[in-house]
Amino acid sequence: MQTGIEAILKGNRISEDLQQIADKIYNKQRISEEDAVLLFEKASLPFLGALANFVRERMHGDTTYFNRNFHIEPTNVCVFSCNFCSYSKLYAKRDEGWELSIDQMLHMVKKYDGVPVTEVHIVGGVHPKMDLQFFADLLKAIKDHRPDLHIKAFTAVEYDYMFRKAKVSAEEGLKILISHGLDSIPGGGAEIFHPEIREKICADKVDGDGWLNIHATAHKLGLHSNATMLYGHIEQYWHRVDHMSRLRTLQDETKGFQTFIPLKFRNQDNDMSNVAESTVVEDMKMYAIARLFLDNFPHIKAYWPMLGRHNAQMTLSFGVNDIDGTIDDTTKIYSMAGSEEQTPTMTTEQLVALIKQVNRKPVERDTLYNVVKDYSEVTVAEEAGFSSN
Ligand code: V47
Ligand code: SF4
Repeated sequence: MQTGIEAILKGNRISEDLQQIADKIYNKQRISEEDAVLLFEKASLPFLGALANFVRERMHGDTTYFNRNFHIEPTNVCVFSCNFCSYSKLYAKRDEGWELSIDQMLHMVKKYDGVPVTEVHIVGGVHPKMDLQFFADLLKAIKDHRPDLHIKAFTAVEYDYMFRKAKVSAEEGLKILISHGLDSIPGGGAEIFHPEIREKICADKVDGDGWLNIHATAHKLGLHSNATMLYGHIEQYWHRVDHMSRLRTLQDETKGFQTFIPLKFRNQDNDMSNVAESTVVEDMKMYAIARLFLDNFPHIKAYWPMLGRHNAQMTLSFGVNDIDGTIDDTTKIYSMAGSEEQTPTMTTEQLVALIKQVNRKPVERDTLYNVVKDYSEVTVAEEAGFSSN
């Protein structure tokens, strides 16, 4: 009797082209860009789910990572005007936004004194007065206060602006920030690399090559980084595949990416509010195909504050093996864009329960995926009572 993946590979109701792609995946061969577009266009959700889950379990078993982190958003004032952004205020309207001083941000860090968080994620708008020196001072102040806290900070968009303004190369700028405490780079600002779309949704910030170059430079200097993709708006499937392909090529060279995070476009209160959001079925297909195409990315992450915790839970059957962190309600990017998570906070107990509910193994990690604690045998208080809100 055939079971699971074998049945899918031999299933006679699956067209030959899809069967060939499944065979490649089963045999650990790389799928092509054409294959990935075909998967988007033709493959059913159960087919994609079974394949992506097969790959996920081959790589990670049931292990599902999360971490304990908090966010600092130094400002929502931004010189750029990305059409999908619900969060930023143009510099001309800066009175309506916020700008935090180093002391205010250090105060936020100090609130976690004695709390076992392992990471602070710093990302915000691009403010013309917050320059390289300001951010170097911020990193140093945080490291001096709490040397063990991993600082994952600033997107390639922020780096591109601050380095150009300081008239330093990406390598020089990153070296300065590393010497002040920078530990790794988050994946934001990638959006869609292809100029045909990028020029329509975020024309004035760093282009795709510039984004990739900053990550390549960071990898060369020994930093790890993440990569995102903003999907489900005006792009076509091949634009998504082109985006992932550029990432896969760079990863072949540097091996510096840790995780890929598809970010679902949310349409509230931005200049693209007329664009409908993707369906849950589309979302699950996106995660599954990301797992299948990005064979050299160790991890695929669902960012629950954006997707909603229950859809994020579902992605764990569609290739995802990481569900991000126990964020305090310190990030506003998604609540302002219309996510159902208006105050995105989950305790460790809730995250563990969320993962256990779908029979996966919750493992707390640090930013670099070292195991902090395996929760599979630990009974947490929320487990019995975790309900659907
Ligand atoms: O680059 C902005 C996205 C990103 C909207 O590396 C939107 O671990 C959807 O990159 N709808 C910033 N998305 C956040 C980010 C991130 C988040 C979590 C973890 C990591 C990581 C990185 O937020 C931006 C942009 O792509 N974004 N507006 C919107 N309306
Ligand atoms: Fe600025 Fe980032 Fe918003 Fe674009 S997405 S406007 S760069 S804060």
